[in-house]
This record gives sequence, structure tokens and C-alpha cells, in this order.
Amino acid sequence: MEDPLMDLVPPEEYVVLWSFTGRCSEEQLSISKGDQLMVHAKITPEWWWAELRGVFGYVPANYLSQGASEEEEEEDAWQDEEYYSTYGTLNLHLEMLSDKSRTETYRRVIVDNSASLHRKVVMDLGCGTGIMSLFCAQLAQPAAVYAVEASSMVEHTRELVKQNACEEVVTVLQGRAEEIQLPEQVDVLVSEWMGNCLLFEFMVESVLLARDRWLREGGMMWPSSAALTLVPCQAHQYYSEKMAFWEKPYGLDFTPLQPLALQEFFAKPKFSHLMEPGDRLASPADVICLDMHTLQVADLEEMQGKFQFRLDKSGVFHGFTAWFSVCFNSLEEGGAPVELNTGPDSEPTHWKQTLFMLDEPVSVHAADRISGSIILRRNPVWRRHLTVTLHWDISGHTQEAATCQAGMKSFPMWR
Ligand code: GJV
Repeated sequence: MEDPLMDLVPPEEYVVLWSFTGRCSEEQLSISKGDQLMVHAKITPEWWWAELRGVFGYVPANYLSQGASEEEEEEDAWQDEEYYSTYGTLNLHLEMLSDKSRTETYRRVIVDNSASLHRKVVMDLGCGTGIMSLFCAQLAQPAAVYAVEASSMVEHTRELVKQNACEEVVTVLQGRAEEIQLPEQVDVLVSEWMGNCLLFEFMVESVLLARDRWLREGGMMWPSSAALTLVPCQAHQYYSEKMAFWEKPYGLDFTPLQPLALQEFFAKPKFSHLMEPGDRLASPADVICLDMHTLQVADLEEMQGKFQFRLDKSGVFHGFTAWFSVCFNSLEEGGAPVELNTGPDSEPTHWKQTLFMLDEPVSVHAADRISGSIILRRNPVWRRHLTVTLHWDISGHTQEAATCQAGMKSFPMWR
């Protein structure tokens, strides 16, 4: 048989249209709808040799596409129908409003800036039930607040504005921020757009587009900047619940299920993780910083950050924990900024933290160094999704020699 390497072409990126479960015995890959993979060789018209998250195997060619083209597909790529319908019921609004740390921070920003907001024009992008707009109208004296909301919640928002006697100041506009028309430019654009790992959902794109259309020159973005923070950590409890569990349940050896467990529990990041203070192996570091006044939509396609941690204790390196913070600059020259931090040292928020588990835990020692990079790649088809890739090098010293161990793992969020 001919060597398949003979057919090598430059690898090409494809996206998976339908999920497929491969057979290990035939060297096939299991792939999920929306996965991005690299095709290295088109071995036969039916079966291509591809790489997904560092693993090679055969995939059925007719399950792959080189990207969305038709308009209909593009709309679906934002999953807007599904997305906005989840904001049409109370559930998520209740979760956001019950998050005191989040909601009180936005209120604090308005209170601290109430004098400067006098006669200013404000846009509240994705106002939901209208809470920020109501804060503005009641705690400051803006000239106007335009509350923009695309979900059907907007019908109730109008009523709430009336009920709280703010209809003179607050105008509720129904529609997507990308499409609505405002009667004037605004001085302040306020929005609560942050998702898990900061970018998930990519509502930030709507905010940037609205900024470029409606924020007047020199206007203020709230939040004004955002940062993603990372720390190498232990996760004994999660590891034992999902992976060590199979070692001896009821005295039986279930370890053949561990590869399944790896795929099912550790392939994607764990949202809503609460990192215990004792689980961190080093001091956290900001790896990606965004300036909301200068950030461009094109920048969102790929963001990269580097890190170098020096471990302050020995333990087990199970993975990385990530969270974000945002900062609201003062409208007054020299005024103090307000920060909202979703990390483990701050008051908990509904975002909690995000845990990225390695495939295998690594024993590490105080003074070891973990350096590397994080890349957030936006999914080319599913525009609200992304893939997070972590590269790391662990270097340390034993009495005899220097040691070094490298690793890499990609995590789809969610597709
Ligand atoms: N235009 C109008 N409303 C929007 C848009 C948009 N482009 N995008 C999101 N929303 N922090 N991850 C609305 C959405 O319907 C919901 O009510 C709110 O903004 C989401 C805010 C929290 N999501 C987040």
C-alpha cells in the first residue's frame, strides 16, 4: 500500500457539520458538530486524515464543511432565535439581578458618577428588565437614557419603566443593538455583556458595533476595560468525583471507562467552578486585557496571552482556573474607578470561575515554574462560541538535574 504521507497537502481547516462517533479499531476520530479540525490528507473521497485537538484519525469527508456561506447559515451561526428566547423568560434575569455583587457594582458606578451624568445621554445595551436604566434615571439626572433590548422581555421593561415613573427619561427600544436607530449620539454606553471566560456569547461584538455607531467622540464605555485572569490550580475534589471514581467503585475495576470520563468531563471547561483559596498553586496573573475604547471586532477572532507562574507551594497541578474582572473609569478627571472582579478572592458572582482540567494531573513543587500561553479562538462558524488553547511548560529542579515537561490542550466552549 502507498504511504499515506505521500498524499500530504498543506493542512486545511474544516468545520464539522454533524457529529460522528468514530471506531477506535479503524483509527477513526469522534467529532462533534461545530468542531474545528485540520485535514492533513484526503486519503479517499470518503475518508480524510484529520487532526482534532492533537489527535489524528480518519473522518468522513461529507461531514465536513469549509465554513458557512449562505445567509441563512450565517444567521443561525449567531443562534439568535435561541439566544434571545432564553432572555425572554425570567430565569436568567432573576439570576443576573440576584447577583448582588454584579448589580450593586453597576449601581455604584452610577452613584459615584451621578454628578457627571447630569444632562448626559446614555445607552444601556441589552437592558433586560431595565435595571441599569432605572438606576441612571433615579440616581442621576441624565438628559435621556436609551434602553435597548432584543428579547421579548422588552415588553415588560416598558411597563417597569412606567411603574417606576421613569418614562420621561428612559426610552425603551426594541430590537438588536446592531439594527436600532437612536435619535442622537450618546455620551455613555453602559452594558453588562460579559460571559463565561469573559468572551463566551460574544455579546461584546454588539457592544463594539454600537460604540462605533452611537458613542460620540470622547464618550465613555462602561465597563471601560476588562481582563482575563489565570492561575494553575489543584482540583482534587472534581478530579476524584469524575475520574478517580472509576478506579474502584464498589471494589470493582472500572478504569476502562476513564477514557470516556476524560472525554465527557474534562474535554470542555467546567463553568461555575468555585475555586477554593487553598487550590491555587501560584499568584494569579492577568493574561488578556481589553480596552473597550479601542478594541476592534476583528481583534476578537484570536486573542493570545502569555503567563509565567512561580509556584508558591507543592501539590498536584490539575489544571488552570480562569475568571475575569472589569473596570469602570470615572467620568470625572482623576475620579476613582470601580472594579467588578469575579475571582475567588472577591464576593462570589453568578459567573463563578471556569476550570480547565489537564488530561492527567502532574505533581509539582514549590518554586517550579509554569510558563506558557492561552489562546482564545473564535469559532469560525458558531459565532458565539470559541476554543481555548493552553500551552504550558513546567520546569523545576530535583537534586540531580533540571526537569522540564510540556503540555498542550484545546477546550471547545461549547462547540
Ligand atoms: N441587542 C439587544 N439586546 C441584546 C443584544 C443585542 N445585540 N445582545 C444581548 N442582548 N452578560 N452575557 C440582551 C439579551 O437579550 C439580554 O437581555 C441581555 O442583553 C444579556 C445581558 C447578559 N448577558 C451577558
